[in-house]
Amino acid sequence: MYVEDTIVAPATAPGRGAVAIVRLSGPDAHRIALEIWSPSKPLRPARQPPHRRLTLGEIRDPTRGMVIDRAMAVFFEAPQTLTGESVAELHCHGGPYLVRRVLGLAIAAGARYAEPGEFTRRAFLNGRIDLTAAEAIRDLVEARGERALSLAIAQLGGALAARVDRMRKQTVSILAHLEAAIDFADEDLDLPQPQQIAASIEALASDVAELHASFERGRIRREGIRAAIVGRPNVGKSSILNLMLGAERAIVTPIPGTTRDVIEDTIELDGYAVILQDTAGVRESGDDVERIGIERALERARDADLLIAVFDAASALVDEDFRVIALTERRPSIALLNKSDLPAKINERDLRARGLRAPVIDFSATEAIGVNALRTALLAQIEATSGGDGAGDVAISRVRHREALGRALEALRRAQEGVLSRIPPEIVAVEMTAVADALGAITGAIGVEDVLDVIFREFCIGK
Ligand SMILES: Nc1nc2c(ncn2[C@@H]2O[C@H](COP(=O)(O)OP(=O)(O)OP(=O)(O)O)[C@@H](O)[C@H]2O)c(=O)[nH]1
Ligand SMILES: [Mg+2]
Repeated sequence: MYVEDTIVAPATAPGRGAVAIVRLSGPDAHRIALEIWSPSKPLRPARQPPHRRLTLGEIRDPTRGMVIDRAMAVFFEAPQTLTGESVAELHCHGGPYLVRRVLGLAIAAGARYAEPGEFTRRAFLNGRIDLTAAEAIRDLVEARGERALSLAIAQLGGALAARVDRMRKQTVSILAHLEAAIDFADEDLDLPQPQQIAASIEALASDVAELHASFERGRIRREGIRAAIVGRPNVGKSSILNLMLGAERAIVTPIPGTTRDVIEDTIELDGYAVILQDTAGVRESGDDVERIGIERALERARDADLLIAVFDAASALVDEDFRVIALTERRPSIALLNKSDLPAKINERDLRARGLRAPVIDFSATEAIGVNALRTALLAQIEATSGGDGAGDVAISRVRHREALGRALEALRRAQEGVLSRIPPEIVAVEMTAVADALGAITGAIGVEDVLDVIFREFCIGK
């Protein structure tokens, strides 16, 4: 377990706002809150704060007796609280200095400043939420589109946990059959036959495999899709970024080599977050700064889920364009023939003759031609990459989930082979225990101490 002290942190984002919430959790949460906050009307009976009701009062610096804010307070009795401990919240005015003062008073009264994610960690350790719900809280806060929101809210509601728990129960039931085979081997009982056990393992394995395969879909819904805009200098990459964003985000000039660094921003497409990355034009450059920019462009092109390869329709293809075509061979791509408002020098056939296989769209960043076609093509690529819509269903979205399911699958395969080749049930039981452990690690049912740090470190203070 953890040290049962009382922690404090702002629960609202830093900066100015109408209200800021300072949250306390732990055995002394109520005492500390009542040392610095007192109600406008005296409490009845004997200093018992009203449970779960916002009450108006004042925050006072006890050493100087000075009132520093008029603020609401709310008290929650353990264990039906966010963290499972006593919780108090002070809803003060949202000024950064004021919040620092209130925190300082709480710390002087005995609270400790919370570590990142410590509130959620306590909620998990006290059994208020499972690990998938803790992760879902973070995903909700970070959601950049409707798909990410719906996935997070389903996960917070326990959809993933329920599915994993069901698989874990099946594992335990198979284990029970194996135990029976071990314990009653010499007796004349009607024990399940190896074929029956193998069939149950097979059914479970296909369930686990299906969830394992939902990773790409879940990841793309949660994180969005990274689309790198690549092409030789001056073909109009930055103009395309600006047009799609509806904002002058990147500098556009007629000088080749304008963009040096990667510039990215997000658009929402049918609920998916699409992270567009404008990059430096690809060419041989003698300029150090530009060369670093080009290296970054190639790096992004390698890491992206999708490439938007841009070509200049009004000028002949050159070596750098061939290099860009080569980039598209390695990942899902869409090609744009930009500047199609000008007299054409090249067309789709010329690109095909050079080996381009991606769909080609006639485009003009200055005349806004081809925007809808690009949106449709992007969406088609997203659906192809993510393996379809699957809205509302359960999907895993984290490498942690995928690795745990991968471990479960491997152990299931070994168990199945073991049963069919009649190895002793004790050995098969070891594999099935490994399956249960791997599944349990997803929700935090067992064996998770080591993964806790990794998960909660990602949280911010006060969550
Ligand atoms: N006629 C026409 N000009 C365009 C179009 N798109 C971009 N341009 C012009 O082409 C020039 C280069 O545009 P940028 O968007 O800076 O090109 P880039 O690919 O980002 O260039 P680098 O950052 O140097 O690699 C600018 O003068 C733009 O106004 C287009 O569709 N039609
Ligand atoms: Mg540019």
